[in-house]
Amino acid sequence: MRFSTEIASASQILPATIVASVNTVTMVTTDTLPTVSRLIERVSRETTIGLQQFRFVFRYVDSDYVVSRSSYQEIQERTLASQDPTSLFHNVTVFDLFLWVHYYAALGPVHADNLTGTVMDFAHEGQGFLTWHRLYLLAIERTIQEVTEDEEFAIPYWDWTVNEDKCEICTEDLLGVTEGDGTVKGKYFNNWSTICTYEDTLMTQMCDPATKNPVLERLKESDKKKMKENGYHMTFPSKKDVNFALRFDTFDLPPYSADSSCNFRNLLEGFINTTTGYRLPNVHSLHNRVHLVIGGAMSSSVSASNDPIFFLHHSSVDRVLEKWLRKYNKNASVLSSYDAPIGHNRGDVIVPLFPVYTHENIFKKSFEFGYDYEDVDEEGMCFHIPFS
Ligand SMILES: [Cu+2]
Repeated sequence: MRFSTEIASASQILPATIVASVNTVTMVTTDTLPTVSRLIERVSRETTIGLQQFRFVFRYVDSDYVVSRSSYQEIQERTLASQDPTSLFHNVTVFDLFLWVHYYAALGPVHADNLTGTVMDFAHEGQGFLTWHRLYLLAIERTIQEVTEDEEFAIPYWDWTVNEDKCEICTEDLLGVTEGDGTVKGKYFNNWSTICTYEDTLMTQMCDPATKNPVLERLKESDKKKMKENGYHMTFPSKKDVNFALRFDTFDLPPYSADSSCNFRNLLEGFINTTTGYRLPNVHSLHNRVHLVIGGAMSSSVSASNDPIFFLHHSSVDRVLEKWLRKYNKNASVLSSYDAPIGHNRGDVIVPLFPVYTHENIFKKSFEFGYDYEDVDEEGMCFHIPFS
C-alpha cells in the first residue's frame, strides 16, 4: 500500500455547525512511494480512469456526511426549541460534499446576524490560498482512493501553458466541449448537474444544496468575444507568466491579501501583473485567468468546483507551488502569524476541512504527503518529456 490513510468514521460526526470532509491526511513514512500526479494529455488511460472516478463519486457514492441547508443560528434555534432539525440537513454524494466544502469556505460563513455584509473567504484572496487548496485536493484524492479502492489514484494536472489559445483537454472524450448555449457536453459530462451556483448564492442566504441545476456551463464563444472587446485577456497563462512568478523568493507580503505586490503567492493566485510584479485593479493572471477563460461555474470562486476541470486546474497550480517549495527550500516560518485575513494566518485552521490542519501543517513539500509530480525534479525545475 502506498499510503497510510486513515478515514474518520461516519459516527464521529459532528456538531451542527460542521460541515465537511472526511479524510485524515496522514504523513507518509520515508519508505513509502509517492503517488504521482500525471500530465493529463499524456497519460490517457490514467486520465480516463480519473474522470470515470470523478463521475463515479459524483453520481453513485453517497457521502457519510450531511451538509447544512441553513445557518447555524436557525439550526440552533430549532434544536433549542426541541424541534427536529433534520430537514435543515441534506444528504450529498461525495462530489457534492466537496463542492459544498469549497462553496462554504469561499462564501458560506454567512450568518443570519452578519449585518455588516462582510464576506469572509477562508480559501482565496489571502496568504492561505495555496495551502487551503493543497489540503482540499489531498482530501478529495484520499476520498476517491478510498471509495474506489484504488490507492494509486492521483488527480491529474492540466498544464494550461501548453496551449494559450485553447483548452486542449476540453474534448468530447475528456473534459467536455462547450456548446453554443454554454452547456458542457461530453462522454463524462452529459447530464451533469450542479449545486450552489453563483446565481443561487446571495450573501444573506445559504445556498440550498438540495436544489440541483441540471446543467454544467462554461463560457460561450460569443461571450468570450465580448469580454475580449472589453479589454480582458482571454488567453491561458504562459510559461513566461509561471516563470515570472517563480522568480520571487518572497512567499507573501503585507497585507497578505489580494492587494499585495511583488510576491509569489499573489502572483500565482492571479492578482498581480506578470510583467511588473505589481498589483493593479482588474488584473486576472495565472490561476485567476484560467477560471475566467473557462467561465461558467468556474468564473466564481463560490461555484468553481462544480466543474471537474477545477480539480485538474488546481492540481496544476499546486504543481507550481511545489516547484517554488523545492526551489527555495523555505518552511512555514515565512508565513505571517497575525496580519493575514481571517483564516489565512500561519496557525489558523484550514476551514472547514477536518480533522483540523493549519496552514503551517500543509506548508511542506509534497513528499511529506505522499505525492509527487512526474516532471518536477528535486530542485523544482521542470524537464520536458516529449509526448509519445
Ligand atoms: Cu478555490
